[in-house]
Parts: sequence; C-alpha cells; structure tokens
Amino acid sequence: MIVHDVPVGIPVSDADPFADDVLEEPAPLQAELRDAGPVVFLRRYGVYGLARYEEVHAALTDWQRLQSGAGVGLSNFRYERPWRPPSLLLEADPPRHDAPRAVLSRILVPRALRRLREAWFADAEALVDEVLAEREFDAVERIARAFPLRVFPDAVGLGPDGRENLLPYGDHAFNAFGPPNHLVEKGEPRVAELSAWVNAQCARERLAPGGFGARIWEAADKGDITHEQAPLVVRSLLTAGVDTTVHGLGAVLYAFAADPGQWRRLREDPSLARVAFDEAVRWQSPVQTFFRTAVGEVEIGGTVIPDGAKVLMFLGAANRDPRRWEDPDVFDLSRDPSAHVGFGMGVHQCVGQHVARLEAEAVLTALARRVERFELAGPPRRHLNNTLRAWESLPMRVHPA
Ligand code: HEM
Ligand code: OVM
Repeated sequence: MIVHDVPVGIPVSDADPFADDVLEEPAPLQAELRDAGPVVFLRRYGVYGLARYEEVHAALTDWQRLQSGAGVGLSNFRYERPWRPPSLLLEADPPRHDAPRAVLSRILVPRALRRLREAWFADAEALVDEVLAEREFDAVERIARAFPLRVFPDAVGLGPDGRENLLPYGDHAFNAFGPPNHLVEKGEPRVAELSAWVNAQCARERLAPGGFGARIWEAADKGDITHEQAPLVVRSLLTAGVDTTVHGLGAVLYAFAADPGQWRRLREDPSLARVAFDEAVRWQSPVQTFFRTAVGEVEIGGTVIPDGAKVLMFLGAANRDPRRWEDPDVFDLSRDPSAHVGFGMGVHQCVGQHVARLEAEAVLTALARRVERFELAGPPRRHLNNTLRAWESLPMRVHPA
C-alpha cells in the first residue's frame, strides 16, 4: 500500500473505497466518512473525500474551482495519459464543454424523445409478456439488461452486429475511473477490441438516419460542433447510455421486490413511476462516485485542498446523508427525491437522464399493469464495479395480476 503524506488538521481514513468488500456493501464506510467531517483525507490514494450532501452538492456545482478536464476518475490527466481520448462532455470544462453539451441536450430533451415514447411502451409490454409466461426468471438478464438493449441501440441508430460489446465496454469505462485494481485488470484484455468496435460505430456511415447518432452528425453540418468532434460525442452516448440504465432498472426492480407495500402503491397510482425511478436512483445511486481536480487552492469546510489534488465525491453517500434525508436508507415513494445527486448536479448533470427516465417509466408501467406482486426467488448477487452499484443477478418470482 502506498501511503501518502497527510495534511494536518483534517480527518484521515485508511479505508479503500474500491475494495471488494466496500463495493459489495458501501453503507458502513459511507457513514464513517460522513461522520468524520466535511472533508476526509483518503491516505491510500492521496485524495480528498466528500461524503456529506452539502459538500458533494457544492462541489458538483463549482466547476470553476473543481475541474473535470483533468479527468473525473482517480487518474490525473495533468500527469497521466488517459486510457482513451477524453470525453468532450464528461472530461471537459467550459467553454470547451459547452458546444458538445448543447448539441446532446437538444437531442435528448423530453420533447425530442416524445416520438420514442409509444414504441418504447409497446416494447416494454411485449417484454413483460415474454417474462410473465415464465413466472420465475432472472430480472437482471430478462428485464434490466434486455430492455435497454432492445431500445437504446436502435434509438442511437446502431447496426445489428456487435451490440453485445456495449455492456462490457461501458463496464470497463466505469471501472477505469477507479484505481488500477483487479477490476480494471479484468477488463484490460478486451479494451483494444471493444474500443475498436465502439469507435467504428461512431462513424457517420454506420448510423441510421433519424437516430441520436445521425442527429449529432447533422449538428456538425450546421456548425454547432466540428466534424472532428462528432464521433466523440456519439461515443459518449455509447459509453454512458447503457450500463447506467441497466443498473438503474436493476435498482428499482430490487426495491419493489424487497418492499411489496411500495409496489402496491405504484399499482394504485402508476403515475408514480418516474418518482419511483428517481427514488431508486437516490437509494442505490447506480453511479456511486466521481472525482474532480482542484484548480488552485480550494477551501472546502475549513480545509485547504492544494492545486492539482483529486477530490472524490461520494454521490451514493450524499444521497443517504441523514443531514439531508429523513430515513435515508428507506426506499419511499412518498418522499420527494428530486434533489438527489445520483445524476450529478450543475453543468455536467446527466444529459441522458430523460432517456433513462423514459426507459424506466415504460418498464414500470408495463409491469404495474400485469404484475400483482413480485418477490425474490433466491439470493440476489452483486456485480462489482469501481464506480457502479450493480446487480449481477436478481432471481424473481412474479404473480400475474
Ligand atoms: C453525466 C449518472 C444515464 C449520458 C452523468 C453524471 C452522472 C450520471 C452522475 C454526472 C457526471 C459528472 O458530474 O461528472 C447517470 C445515471 C443514469 C445515467 C445514474 C441512469 C440511471 C445516462 C444515459 C445517457 C447518459 C441514458 C445517454 C443517453 C451522460 C453523459 C454525461 C452524463 C453524456 C456527461 C454530461 C456532461 O458532462 O455534460 N450521468 N447517467 N447518462 N451522462 Fe448519465
Ligand atoms: C462520456 C461519459 C459520460 C458519463 C459517464 C461516462 C463511462 C462516460 O461522455 O464518455 O462513464
């Protein structure tokens, strides 16, 4: 273990937030870090951790002093070469961030998604019919993975071949924000092959007319972004748009399986579907952490963070901070979860959140119509990732309505 010099006067932790046992169950460390103080030095990695809602929220909205351009993982692009050319959105700061961001947000705003709604609701109904024929199935495989893979690649305009590469590529990208541990090593043998496939799909000729991808290229024709930028903006969709929604759906399905009373409420009032999804995103935080890099000396909660230091924001801990949330560990449809930081906050706040919500609404609405109750039919298993909170398997038994 590398031990970094410790700054004076601030709480220090030797814990490893990326160790398997912490990834398996992060709650105890999150509570410890929140209670230790507004800023905690994580000696193993030499980074400054924020686990309270107030500080995480403030950090997310302070792009001037906490940059994303040096990477939003542990790796500091000021000193280390990124594993792939940096994202023009996630890993860029204003003003360079702004044009790619404006293009994607216009393509992914709710009114632009309206024409997908009917088709996605019909797809969800069809998928629910298929699984209901079985009574017992793995909800990760048959719903959480199956639905996004059924609708999202078509919406982007991808061809039929190679779609099985999307999840492994995203999984590695999210692992790569963490330290170079065994989870990153596990992904490395396939990085070249997966990256080559993803990069090839970003070319104009590969993207069907009318899809998100083609619209990005049209924005380049209009001069909103350059033609050199277009493929990297498409790459953002392919990197960030699949694993996140899969694990978001896994989170909400698990929540309802574990609490039949909440499922009854959703069935009584299916218009709660979106609140339910956001509450699940708060409660499980499919994206658990992101980093920033200090620009100059940055004071947070009385601690001066030196220029170039990495700051680790625990979104999952902030989303369960009892200083902000009443009974934070309870999944509760009667709360207003809308201020959660599970999609981030500020200029980088998830540009795909309306896509994620539409997918979830389609799935939950179809299930609410046809499923009286579901329950776990066996022990659920976690999928470990340095950044994502995920299920590998959710054995489910359903009782049709
Ligand atoms: C940004 C989470 C779904 C595309 C973010 C950020 C978070 C996040 C926390 C902020 C990053 C930061 O502040 O550094 C999630 C979760 C999702 C989800 C929990 C599902 C439940 C999606 C989808 C797409 C997408 C479906 C694409 C259609 C992006 C992109 C960014 C982003 C491109 C970068 C935005 C920017 O830097 O301006 N997401 N996301 N996400 N997300 Fe999502
Ligand atoms: C990107 C991106 C955005 C959000 C999350 C993410 C792998 C990637 O723009 O490539 O995770």
